[in-house]
Amino acid sequence: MAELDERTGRLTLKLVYYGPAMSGKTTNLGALHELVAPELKGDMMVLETRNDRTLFFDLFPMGFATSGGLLIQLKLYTVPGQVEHDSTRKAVLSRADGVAFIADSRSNQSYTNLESFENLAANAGRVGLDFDKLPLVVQFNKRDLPNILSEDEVQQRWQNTPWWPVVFASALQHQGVMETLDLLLQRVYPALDEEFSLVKTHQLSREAFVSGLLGQ
Ligand SMILES: Nc1nc2c(ncn2[C@@H]2O[C@H](COP(=O)(O)OP(=O)(O)O)[C@@H](O)[C@H]2O)c(=O)[nH]1
Ligand SMILES: [Mg+2]
Repeated sequence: MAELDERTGRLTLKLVYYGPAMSGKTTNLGALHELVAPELKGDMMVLETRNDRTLFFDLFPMGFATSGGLLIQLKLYTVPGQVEHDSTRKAVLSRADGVAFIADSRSNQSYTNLESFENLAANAGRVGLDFDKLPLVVQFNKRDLPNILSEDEVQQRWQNTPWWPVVFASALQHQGVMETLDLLLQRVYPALDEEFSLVKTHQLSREAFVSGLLGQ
């Protein structure tokens, strides 16, 4: 849950990149670190990785100052995907304002994607997030590889109810990465506006919120 520190005028929010091991969560954050240009961009921390696998989490902090004087701080996290790291996933997911679910498009990864998605829904409940209301974007990554599900197959399997936007991406080639974050920020904004009265009190529209964070 986002928090507003009235004294410093700092609004901090948290987005989590969730998904199975090796689906490209860390690669997404790395690409974003190169692509986005908000005023306040921190170093990306890749913590305790071994053999390409995140054992703890990665963190990329960024933010911008609004014309109304509010400081928006966004923290992007990844979770470790391997089944055995469930307690870390719960800790990282706790108090998230939104989730980007990164799936691997290869057809032999369908079960792994589903298993991880079910784990996300279960863990959301365990950490007190209402999964039906959680802002969520699903990304099908690795579109550059052979033996992937077609876009139609993905749409048929994933665009049922409730509805989530699906983005096709190749994080390695920096494609679809900005679009995923953009869509997620669009979906996160209404709850923030409702809770912190961003438009009325802070003159911060959805467009300014998204473009400030993407640095556009
Ligand atoms: N071909 C291809 N490989 C990718 C893509 N995204 C990530 N990878 C590779 O998949 C492996 C796992 O990526 P990583 O970001 O560490 O996965 P994570 O476990 O979800 O954080 C690495 O070898 C990446 O280079 C992509 O879009 N296309
Ligand atoms: Mg990783």
